[in-house]
Amino acid sequence: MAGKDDDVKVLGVVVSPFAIRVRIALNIKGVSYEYVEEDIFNKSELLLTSNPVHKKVPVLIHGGKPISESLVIVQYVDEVWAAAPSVLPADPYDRAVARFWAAYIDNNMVPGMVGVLRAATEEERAAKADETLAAMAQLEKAFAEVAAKNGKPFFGGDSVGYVDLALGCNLHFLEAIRRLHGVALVDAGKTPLLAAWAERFVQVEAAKGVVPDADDAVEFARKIQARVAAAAASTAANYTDIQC
Ligand SMILES: N[C@@H](CCC(=O)N[C@@H](CS)C(=O)NCC(=O)O)C(=O)O
Ligand SMILES: *[C@@H]1O[C@H](CO)[C@@H](O)[C@H](O)[C@H]1NC(C)=O
Repeated sequence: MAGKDDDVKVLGVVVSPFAIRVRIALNIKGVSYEYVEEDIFNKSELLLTSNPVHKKVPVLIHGGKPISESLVIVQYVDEVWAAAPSVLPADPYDRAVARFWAAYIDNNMVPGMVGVLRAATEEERAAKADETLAAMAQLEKAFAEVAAKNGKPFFGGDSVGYVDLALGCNLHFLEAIRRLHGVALVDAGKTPLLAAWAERFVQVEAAKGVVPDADDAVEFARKIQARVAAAAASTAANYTDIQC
C-alpha cells in the first residue's frame, strides 16, 4: 500500500475550476503531487481509464487508486491528510452546512456561469446572468450570516475552507465573463462582501500559482464558444460536447 505522502497525481486542466479546487486543497495540506495537464479535446488513456464514467478532470490518483468528482476528492484529501489545517469544519452541523453551500455553488451558480459563456443568444445570456446573480446574492447572504458576522475573512473562518474552495476556483471565469461580455457577476456594488472576499482568496498562499490568469480563461471560453457555434451549425448527430 502506498504511504500517505507518496504517489499523488492530479489529472487536470489549468483553467478547470474543478481541478483548481483539488490543487489548492493539496497545497493547503502541504501534499506534494505530480500535476498532469490533460487536453479535454483529446483525452489521455490514463484519464479515460481513471474516470471511465464521466471522463472528466479532475482525477486524483493516490497510490494508483483513482478518485473522481472534485468535491469528493477535496473531502478525501481532508480525511487522508487529516492534520490541520482542516478544509471542512469539525462540527457535524457545520460540515453539513459547508456541504450544502458547496452543492449550491455547483448546482446553481456554476450552471448559470457556464450558461452565460455558452449562450446562443444575447437574450439567453442575460437570463443566465440573472440566474448567476441570484445565486451570488444567496452566497452574499450566507457569507454575511456566517463569516462577516464573526469578523472572519473566509467562509471557513480564519482560513480558506470547503465553501471558499468551491466558489473561489471560479473567479478567473467570472473575470473572463466580465471581459468578454461586460457582465460583472461578483462586484462591489451588488455583492460587496463577496467582492472583498474574492480579493482575499486569490492572495492566499495555497492559491498562488494555481489560480490562472483571466486571459487563459478568456482563451478557453472562446474555444468553447467556437465549439458551441460549430455544434449549432453542424448536422452531425453523433456530436458530443465537452462540458466545463
Ligand atoms: N462535477 C465534476 C465536473 C468536472 C468537469 O466538468 N470537468 C471538465 C473540465 S472543467 C471536463 O473534464 N470536461 C470534459 C468533458 O466534458 O468531456 C467535478 O466536480 O469534478
Ligand atoms: C491526441 O493525443 C495523442 C497523444 O495522447 C497524440 O499522439 C495526438 O497527436 C493528439 N491528437 C490531436 C488531434 O491533438
